[in-house]
Amino acid sequence: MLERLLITGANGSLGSICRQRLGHLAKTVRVSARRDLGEAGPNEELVFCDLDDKAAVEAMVEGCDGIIHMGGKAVEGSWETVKAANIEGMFNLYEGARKSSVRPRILFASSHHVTGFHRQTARLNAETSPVRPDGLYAVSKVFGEALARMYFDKFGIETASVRIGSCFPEPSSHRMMSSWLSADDMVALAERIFNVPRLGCPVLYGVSDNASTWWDNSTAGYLGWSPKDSSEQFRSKLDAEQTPPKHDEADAIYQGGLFCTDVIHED
Ligand code: 15L
Repeated sequence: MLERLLITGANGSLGSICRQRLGHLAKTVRVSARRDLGEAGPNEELVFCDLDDKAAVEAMVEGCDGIIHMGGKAVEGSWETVKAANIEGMFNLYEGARKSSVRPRILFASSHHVTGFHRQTARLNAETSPVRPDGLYAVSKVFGEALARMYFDKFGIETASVRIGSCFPEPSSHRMMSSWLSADDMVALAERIFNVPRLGCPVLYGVSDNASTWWDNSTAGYLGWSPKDSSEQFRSKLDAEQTPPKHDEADAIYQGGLFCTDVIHED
């Protein structure tokens, strides 16, 4: 059991699930966001923090032997926003980890958009397939994965970079039939990441056991994570509600779907 687990972005959709369902991993859970954390639970500490505030992030990380890093910009944004939250924020978090009196194990919420420009006809392995980021947000996640790797190779800080697919109650597009990740499968993956004796620094896709799949997680098999849910349960409902994208539309061509056609945002 961990002494103190930090969950960043704890007021976001995935961070909230972690807060609700992973408290048993640690004696104390430090939940963090910029605002809106509600009341502290019995074993919780609340920390309000901007990820680009280096001193505050380092203080937040101190004493945590586990970190679930869900914080930061989770969709495309302007360079200024992405840089502050996902570039500077990641650096600050890992500097905090390096300087901390305890060495944390980290789950980094990366994104499948790091390979978003690969075609939906490709089958990828996160350790061996080249990145093809589909926007600035995706580029920041490539940076995050590289940073995690460097802090492992140089300082022994273990991280699982999880390229999360589409973690929603149900797929809201035909593309998400392949990228869908259930909350139950995400929670089970986090449990494995913090319970496995030796984590190392794997990169894997966070995706359920969907019938249609683009991703091969065999190189992370030692984690012992077997997703149980499948998006097939939603197919008839989705087909009744939506027409699938046409074969020449981005949502039918690229794994990153419409993220691939997004413009460069300016503040
Ligand atoms: C992501 O990376 C986003 O955080 C999420 O909101 C979804 O858009 C997801 O990708 C997706 O591609 O479905």
